[in-house]
Amino acid sequence: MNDLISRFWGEVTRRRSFVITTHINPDGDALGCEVALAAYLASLGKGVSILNHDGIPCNFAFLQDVFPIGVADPSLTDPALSRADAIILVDGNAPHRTGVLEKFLNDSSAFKICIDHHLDQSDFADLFLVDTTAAAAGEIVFQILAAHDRALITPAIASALYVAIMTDTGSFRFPTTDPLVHHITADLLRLGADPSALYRKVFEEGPASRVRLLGRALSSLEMAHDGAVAAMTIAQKDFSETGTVESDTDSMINHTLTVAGVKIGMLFVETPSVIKIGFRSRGSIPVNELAKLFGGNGHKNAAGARVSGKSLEQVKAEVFAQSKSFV
Ligand SMILES: [Mn+2]
Repeated sequence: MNDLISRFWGEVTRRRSFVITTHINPDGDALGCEVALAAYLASLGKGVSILNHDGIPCNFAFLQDVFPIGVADPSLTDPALSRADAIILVDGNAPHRTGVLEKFLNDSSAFKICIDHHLDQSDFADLFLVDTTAAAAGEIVFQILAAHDRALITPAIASALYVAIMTDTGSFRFPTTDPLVHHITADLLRLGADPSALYRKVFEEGPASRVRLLGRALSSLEMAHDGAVAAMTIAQKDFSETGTVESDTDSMINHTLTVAGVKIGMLFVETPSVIKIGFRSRGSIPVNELAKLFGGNGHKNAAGARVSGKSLEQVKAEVFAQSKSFV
């Protein structure tokens, strides 16, 4: 990684205008990395824009105080795109994960950098800083910034990276939480991140509607394959009747793994266009392989897929059937 970080700074030094983007439905890791990188590069005098497919879930809105996060115009007419001589994709490793920015990533002549920790990268970038053992992309971004000039990591940047790591480790409890995670986190605290305040902002300032949606998700719990699979379902009417949106389902899937004996947890979310499936697993069960059967991907213990053209019941039946050989 050290050689790659040196190459990163070599390429960055030569370029002036950066676009930073991430995956659709951005999470805390994606957004935390984006604003941390953007604020740092801006402090070096670089021109930087963050342009994403989606807006920001309200529990991460405070990250906009670190650096503004833009939503890309679907016709890709944003002047930042034509100006860019470098584009950085964080927390994602394939152009199609970026939604409307896919075409820009494929067609642009800008230098392309990918900073990520997911499996199965596609070969689109000029420089990959990928560590599939990293608990969060924020871990890699921290290493990049710390190798350059630790004194330029402001409390705001440290806080954004703390959010990235806290959220992607499930608040430091997922199996990816290793000594390096805590080592980096200790550095982030020294640099000014406030763990209590950041936890409260991300997890404890949601609206009552979100708790009502969680109640519906919990009540929908179904068990399969002798208790090895637990699944929760959120239908479209659950959103409309509670006044919630898709991003309010964030991290709800983790409740499926709180049942003793469960090896695979799933969350089915019905949206107007697709059925979204989230997968979580314990130990060596590769749910990214299960997700691949439905056109998805991810990590060994956390993956997802989106299926269109089928009903919620059809998708659930097929996923339950395919999951049998994984447990
Ligand atoms: Mn991530």
